[in-house]
Order: sequence, then structure tokens, then C-alpha cells
Amino acid sequence: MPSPEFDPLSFHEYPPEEMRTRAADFYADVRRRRTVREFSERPVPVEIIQDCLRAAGTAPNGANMQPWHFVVVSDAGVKQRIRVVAEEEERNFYQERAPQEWLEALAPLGTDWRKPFLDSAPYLIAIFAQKHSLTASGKRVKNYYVAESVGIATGVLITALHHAGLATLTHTPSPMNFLAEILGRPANEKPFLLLVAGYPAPDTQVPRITKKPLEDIASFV
Ligand code: IYR
Repeated sequence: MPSPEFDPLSFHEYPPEEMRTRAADFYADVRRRRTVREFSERPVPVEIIQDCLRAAGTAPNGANMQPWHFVVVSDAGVKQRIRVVAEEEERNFYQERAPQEWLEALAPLGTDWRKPFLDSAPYLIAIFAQKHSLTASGKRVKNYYVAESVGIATGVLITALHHAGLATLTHTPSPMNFLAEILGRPANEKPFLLLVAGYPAPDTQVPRITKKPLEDIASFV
């Protein structure tokens, strides 16, 4: 077993007042993030997406196995194929499979089976979770806390895209296995979610929803 190697931590300490301002400023910015479902076709330089993905790749994760893969789709033909299959699945979900309780929970969001953003937005980022990894010689390597790890990386990605000035939609077509087929991903990868990224369409409206206040989401003991 290799012995661990250590490097000095690059830690920035801020004076307490500056920490307060930084925490408040970050909250003020991140609370403006909204999921949008109408995207502009305006192009976005791929370098922005690449840096946001680099940020996502810094996420803490189980045993540093980094059990994720991101496929950035900008090709119009591939987006169109994804839209066609996703809408088929979604039509089936909304019209057949979804229990009444689920439809009622979704009603305030105004969603339905139509997903035009899947070919209008400049980027679809398909996020895959690697159930296990494979070495160069094809040997299986176990991954740990895969869902937690990929969830955290996805949160960093969404926040990085918002911080860069882009809108996103976390889309969970169900079932999602068609993404692995269309994108030719290996059998050890399971689609996690599809993140749509770009500029919002002009005059985009978002549902009037509220977030739970601090007292309802945290306790201090
Ligand atoms: N996958 C469907 C339904 C849906 C489910 C949840 I939970 C949402 O928060 C939003 C939508 C769709 O994308 O429309």
C-alpha cells in the first residue's frame, strides 16, 4: 500500500468582518438563482462551461475516486435526438405513470411533457455516476458514496454556472437510461441528471415559489 503524501494547505483566512460580508454577499447572489425552462439560443463560449466543469471536478467525494463523467452536448442533431426520446418518456410520465400526488406536487411549477429547451439551449450537460471505475486494463475498482459524490459535484456545477452568469435547469427525464445509449456511455455509468445551461429566453417568467426560512431548515443545539 502506498504511504500517504502531504502538501501544505492553501487556506485563505479573512478577518471576521470580511467573512460576514462574504457569506452575506454569496447568499445574496445564490438566492437569485432560479431554475428556468425557457432558454435563448444565444451561443455561450465553451471555455465558460469548461471552467465550471473544472470547478465541479473539485467536489469532495468518496475516497477521491471522482466517480463522475460529464458529457457536454452542443451538437444540434444529438440535442434533437435527446429531446425526442425525453419527450416520449415524459409524455408517458405525465399522461400515464405519474401518481396524482406527484402531479399535484408539480402543479405549481407549471411543467408538462414538452421539453423544447432540450434543443434550444446551447448546452445539455449529461451527468453520469460511475457505479465502479475501470483501470486501463479493465479491472473493476470500487467507488464509494457515489450518489452523494455526484450530487455534491452537480451542486458545485450549478452554482458555478450561476456565478458565471448562466441559467440552468436540472432536468430528470424518467427513466433516463436512453441518455447512456444516445451518448454511447459504458455500462459502469448510470445517468444521474441532465443539466440544461444557457441564457434565459427574453422575458422569461419563473414560478412564484418561496424557499423555507432558516428556522425551518436548520436547528442549532
Ligand atoms: N421529470 C419530469 C417531472 C418533474 C419531476 C420533478 I420531482 C420536478 O421537480 C420537475 C419535473 C419533468 O422534467 O417534467
